Amino acid sequence: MSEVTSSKIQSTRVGMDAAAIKQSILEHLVHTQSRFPDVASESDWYNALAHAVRDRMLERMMVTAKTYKANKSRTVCYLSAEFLPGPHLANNILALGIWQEVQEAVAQLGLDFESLLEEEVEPGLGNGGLGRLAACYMDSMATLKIPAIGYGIRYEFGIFRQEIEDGWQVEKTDKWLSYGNPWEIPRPRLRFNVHFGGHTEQFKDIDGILRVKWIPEWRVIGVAHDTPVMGYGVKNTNLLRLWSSEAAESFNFQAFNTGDYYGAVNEKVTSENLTKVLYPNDEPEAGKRLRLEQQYFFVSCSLQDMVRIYLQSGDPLDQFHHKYTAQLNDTHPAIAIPELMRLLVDRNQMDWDTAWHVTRNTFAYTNHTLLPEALEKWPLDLFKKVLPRHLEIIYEINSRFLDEARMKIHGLNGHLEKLSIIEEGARPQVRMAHLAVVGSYKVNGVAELHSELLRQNVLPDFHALWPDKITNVTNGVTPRRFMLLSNQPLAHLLRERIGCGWVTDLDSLHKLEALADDPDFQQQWQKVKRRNKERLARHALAATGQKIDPDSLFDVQVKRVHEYKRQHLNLLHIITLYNRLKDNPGLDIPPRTFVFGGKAAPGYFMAKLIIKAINSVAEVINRDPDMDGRLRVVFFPNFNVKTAHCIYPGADVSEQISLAGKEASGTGNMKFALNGALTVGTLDGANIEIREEVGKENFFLFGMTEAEVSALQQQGYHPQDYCQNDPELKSALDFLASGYFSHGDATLFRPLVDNLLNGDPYKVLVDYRSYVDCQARISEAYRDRQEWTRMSILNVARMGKFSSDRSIQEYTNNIWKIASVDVF
Ligand code: GPU
Repeated sequence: MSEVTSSKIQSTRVGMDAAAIKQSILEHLVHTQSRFPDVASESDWYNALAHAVRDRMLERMMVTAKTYKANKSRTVCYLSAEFLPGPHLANNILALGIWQEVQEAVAQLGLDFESLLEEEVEPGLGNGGLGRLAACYMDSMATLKIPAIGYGIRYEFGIFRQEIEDGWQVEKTDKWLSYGNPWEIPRPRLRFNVHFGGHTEQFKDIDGILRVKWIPEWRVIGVAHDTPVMGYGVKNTNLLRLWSSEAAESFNFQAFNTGDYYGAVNEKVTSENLTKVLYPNDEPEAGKRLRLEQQYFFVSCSLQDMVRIYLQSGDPLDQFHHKYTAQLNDTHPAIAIPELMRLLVDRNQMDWDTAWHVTRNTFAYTNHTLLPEALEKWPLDLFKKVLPRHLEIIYEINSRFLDEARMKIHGLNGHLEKLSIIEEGARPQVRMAHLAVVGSYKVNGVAELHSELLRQNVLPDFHALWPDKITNVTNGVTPRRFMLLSNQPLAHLLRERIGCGWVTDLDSLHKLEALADDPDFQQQWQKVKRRNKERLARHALAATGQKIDPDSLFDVQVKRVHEYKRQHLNLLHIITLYNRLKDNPGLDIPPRTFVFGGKAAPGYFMAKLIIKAINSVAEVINRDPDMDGRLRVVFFPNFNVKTAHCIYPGADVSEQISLAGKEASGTGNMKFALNGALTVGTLDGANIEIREEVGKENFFLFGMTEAEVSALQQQGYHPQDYCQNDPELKSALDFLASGYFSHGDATLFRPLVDNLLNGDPYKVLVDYRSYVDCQARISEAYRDRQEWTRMSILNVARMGKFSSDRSIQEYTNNIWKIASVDVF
């Protein structure tokens, strides 16, 4: 077959002008969707447009792969159980630089661009911050021309869709694939076996060397599905490769051998269930067997794929770590460490020491949490049932590691227990964080404070052993999606005044500082915010039926609902304002709208009760004629990437109020500030660094420091003292408990109030007074619109650090040691 040149392909299908794009859309409408224009639905047009855009990406993806291969480029594999990319269409159009052209093409076809974009169902393959961070990093790696593959799971059902019924969260299955997914390319021939269960046997190979054979009990097949990830304004188009499980023909060896056909078919169903659904728990671990199976499944497919690609180069496997580095996005993929050992030692007959050298130089581990209950541990008995060979390998890793540690610290065994990968006790467990630390060449936290607490509190013995191992890379977010795409009014204003450089060089937002006092610019800034607030108000009306007033201050808290994030602290402030206004109708405070959004894990009773409480308080306040135009509360349902696009730009105030020492970093805090909201926040996670950057006079700080939190914990905390000493706090709690917000039902919110009065694990009551007073300063500051606008401009001007480009640059320089590769 004669080689088709890329220029030939280009001339027919990938022209970048409006006419060519229009032609492509029409062709796809007919040849992909099989619809004539006069009968095509919005969804048909969306698919046709998506395919037209995709055509323009695929060649880049192929050229990128070819270039990386020819260069033998060092590649980073980002292993993550979650990716939350958000809707692809608009982002890809921007990355290709054909926004105008597509708009023109679409207009010529008599279609509405906005409603086509609305058609897209986003892939909700993540819970929150961790999955979204992975997506921001994929964007930045492509934009910075870093050869990268994202490896993960193609869940058939992503994070549930949240509906609110009678104030309660109700979970609906997210059937995101129902209408097809134009962004993925199935690779049915790219498939790997993944084995589970069974037992191991020792044998001597032909050279007389003792080896181990794993006789598994069942197997599943993983099939690749690729989604191209384009860099902004560059040709580099990396790959997000997600695995979906398929049953093998004879999957259960035992059942087939004994002729138990129906039993075997039942196993088939089980195999295909493996990638059926994302576990909707954000941080606390569920300890479910299926979850361990999911983790091993995607990790095994990914490593087998990496080895396959590597072997194409003809290089020996003992150099594997020169070609690849694999980043473990939390411990969810940490099983990769024993799996690579198994592939090298059992499958490729490498000696243990060489294999360990390769493995230990391949992986780096990012920790994302300090919450003890979120550190993954697997009971040994469960682990042994699912992965008997891996458990043996872990024992071997552990015993050699403890020998090394014993010698290095010259200490006695007691000390070593704290380091061990195995936690002894009534039900012994595998500590995945310890496995990840031992098997990685670098470990990082996601904000300065978090990394320091990792060194001091979570992993102090490892830090003593390897003082250079734990480092920090503060999180970042992509300005492409979270400014350029989602805040077009701001992007236009910036383009007029400081150009477009900020899109790939966020530090150049600094140029705005010179404009912060310019009355004309301030006015334009206010207009932008006003338009964004109107848009948010329209969406809120459509989603909730509630009218909100863009003239009021929009005070927004959107994030997963968790006690440590303290949505209930926000709620206590709202009740306090309500009580003040009721007691003193003449009180002069700027009208406020409180917007909440976020999902609760389906099994997390207290978080769901907090959602119900927010909605119940909202119902009473929004109904109270005394509050009209002064106070409003809305809960925006189903917070996801799509709704985030209109929420962040519409905020005046960003709520970042976690108890100090609990939020590893936060990334919503960055998205808000980049869109001109002012932060009310504690000294937690990346808030600290945001405040350092924007200046303390442009940040509303309240609450205890982490040191104060630990000191209070040490000395003994008695929440009721705080309640007794603060009449406003007492009154807010009494109202919540009394049934005032629950149609007289005094039992409904009792568990919430009791939890605060008897224990209050996240010290809501301690920080209440400082929070409420800080909110009063916000109200005062908001009256001076000029000063507020100035602060808002300065916030944006000084947020350059929080681009995910900066984070990725740090990973490449300090951890991965990887160079960019030009693609032409
Ligand atoms: N995070 Br662990 C999640 O979203 N899910 C998790 O399972 C774990 C952590 C978050 C942190 O809570 C947040 O502080 C951080 O900004 C984010 O990961 C990304 O690092």
